[in-house]
Amino acid sequence: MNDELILCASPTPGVQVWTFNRPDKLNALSTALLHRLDGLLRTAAADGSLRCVILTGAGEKAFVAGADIEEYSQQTREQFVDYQHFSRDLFCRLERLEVPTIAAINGYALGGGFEIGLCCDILIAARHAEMGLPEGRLGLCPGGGGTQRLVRSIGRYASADVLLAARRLSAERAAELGLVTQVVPGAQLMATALEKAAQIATIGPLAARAMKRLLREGMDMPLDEALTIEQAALARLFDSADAGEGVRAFMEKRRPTFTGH
Ligand code: CO8
Repeated sequence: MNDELILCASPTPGVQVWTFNRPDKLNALSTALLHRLDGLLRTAAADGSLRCVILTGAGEKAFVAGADIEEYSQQTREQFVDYQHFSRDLFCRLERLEVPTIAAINGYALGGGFEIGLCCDILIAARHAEMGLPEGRLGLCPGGGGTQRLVRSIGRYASADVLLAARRLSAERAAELGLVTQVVPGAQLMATALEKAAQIATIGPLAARAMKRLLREGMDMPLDEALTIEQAALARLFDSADAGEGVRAFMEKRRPTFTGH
């Protein structure tokens, strides 16, 4: 049953928690698990009431320890290439999911596991978590966006240390580099992620989606073009019912009720 490989729970309305659930294999990404992720992404993309997705790993040891090395060592070259295309597509869809995503990194986030974290919007880590891209130690390189998303996140030299020396980043170091925004004791990780999701839910849903897109798309554009898409997004939001409600609620000193229109 694929559904067991990533558990999906909704602890509060509009918030989903996806838990990678192969703790005996440190939640390594088997093909079956990736198919489950595919299904969850499709459902989430079509769910207009969703406000935030939290991704985490089962157990205390690992978020995700990477691709399932045992499974992939038995693949033909063709199967391996297919897997790479499939994971690229999945990770891009995770990154482009319209609603904000939080990676609650509860332990090792290595290889494909770190690449999943890099596709999320906000990274929160348990104090004992470690992040890295150790593919070089297998004689390989990352194939799920690791080199490219990391360099865009922490810059060339800190990325080179992670890639060329297989340095594992502690949660604290990842926070120093601006990758992780909060480091908490493991026992408080989910509560912290849920609190962050609740804060995200106070943002107008259309505004959250627009700002998420602007962050992602603007980063790869010349500043002038990026400023243009920002103003276009603001103009669209200005015309929305939610913007009317948000401003009215401020004037009336009450909490806004956003409808996503
Ligand atoms: N794939 C499959 N099984 C794994 C993985 C993995 N990535 N990581 C851990 N496991 C399994 C172990 O084999 C072990 O299983 P068993 O009990 O049946 O022997 C179980 O999980 C527990 O792991 P350990 O006993 O190794 O736990 P330790 O606490 O001693 O070590 C580590 C934890 C340091 C995280 C260690 O498990 C490790 O180094 N794991 C691999 C990390 C890694 O290299 N990840 C990157 C993978 S590469 C990638 O993501 C993209 C390229 C894929 C290409 C593959 C081509 C063949």
